[in-house]
Amino acid sequence: MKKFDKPIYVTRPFLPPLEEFTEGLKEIWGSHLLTNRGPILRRYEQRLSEFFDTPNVCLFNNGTLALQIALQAMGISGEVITTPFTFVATTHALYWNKIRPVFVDIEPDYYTLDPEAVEAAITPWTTAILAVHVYGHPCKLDALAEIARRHNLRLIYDAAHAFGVTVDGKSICHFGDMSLFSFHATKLYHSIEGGMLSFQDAGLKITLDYLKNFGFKNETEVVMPGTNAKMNEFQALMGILVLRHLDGLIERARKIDAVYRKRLKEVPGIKFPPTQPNNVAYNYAYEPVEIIEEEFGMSRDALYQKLKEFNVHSRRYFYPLLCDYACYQGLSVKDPLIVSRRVAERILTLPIYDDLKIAEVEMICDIIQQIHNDLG
Ligand code: T4K
Repeated sequence: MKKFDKPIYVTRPFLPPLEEFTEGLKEIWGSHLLTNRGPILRRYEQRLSEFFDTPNVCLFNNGTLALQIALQAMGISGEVITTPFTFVATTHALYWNKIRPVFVDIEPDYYTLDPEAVEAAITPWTTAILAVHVYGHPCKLDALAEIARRHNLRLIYDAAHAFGVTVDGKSICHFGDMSLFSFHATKLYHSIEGGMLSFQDAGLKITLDYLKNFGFKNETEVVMPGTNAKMNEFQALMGILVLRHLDGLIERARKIDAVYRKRLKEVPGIKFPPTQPNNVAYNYAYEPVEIIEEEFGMSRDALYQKLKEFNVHSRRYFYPLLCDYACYQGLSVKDPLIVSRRVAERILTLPIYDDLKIAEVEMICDIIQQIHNDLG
């Protein structure tokens, strides 16, 4: 069996044509404005506001700080119900705000928070739900909204993976009180590093702007102890340029996903999430599959290692569960997290990115098929 002669990583950032970026750099060289709410950032914020169809957007230098600041601006405290099946930043943002994360289970299809588990975990100290549209899969939006309404909780979505996803023709950002998007280089859509908040309460904009800029109101007044979480002009330039290519990025990712699904559906022990319902326009940001050891004949970890021999570097997003990291092991977790534990043991995210050729996807599928066949 052939192996790749170059490493195939789980992702590889899309880069716009170099001339587009150098053309933009001329503006920066002309203005000498590199950061602190320069003209490109202001244009970028306007574009995103049109893209998301809301004036309530705010840009940050990364998604993690954006989420930390969101929680602070909203005055969230006490306990927040969240998922253990996500990237560490989701929970770290709670920790940095001295909020206690309460981990509850996920549902087995799309791996988002299980609304029943959320409701069962509410206590008098619960102030909010922090749910994750993991892999860009929309959460159970109606059920979570209903629970939040009945219990008077704030509903915050970590939509780090969900750029470009719409539900019933509306951007995913219109659900819940606040949504966080990450524009990190590893994302389908990126601005090198970057983050964005969108929110329903227009009054939050001024607080978010203060918090990301040291709390400065003007040269001599600091109205709150803010931090430095500003996006710079180079990031904004990349963000504007990549946005122009978004439709093509999603379309090509859709084609890659279709090949994986077609080719791997015949291999025993490989389970894909169901395709999204018709009212969801999905972004194909990740390619998660579950490896069912009893059927495939090899564990997820063994396959993950074996693929490396062929120069295929898949990832185990998101393993281990967050509650199993040393820094969160001290938290008591009441929910047995049955689905989360099973999925974290089985999940493998396969390479998907813009310049991954269809022939390369076919070859990854051949390799997986062959590994299975060789098991006898
Ligand atoms: N919430 C959720 C649900 C998130 O997933 C994330 C971030 C956040 C919040 C926080 O947002 P940010 O603060 O990051 O904006 C990566 C990313 O660093 C992280 O942004 C992302 N989630 C997470 C899921 O994945 P790593 O440690 O796995 O990345 P790394 O450096 O191992 O990159 C993966 C592969 O991508 C590499 O093997 C090669 C390729 N790569 C990576 C970079 C950075 C490139 O080809 N070029 C590059 O520039 O965390």
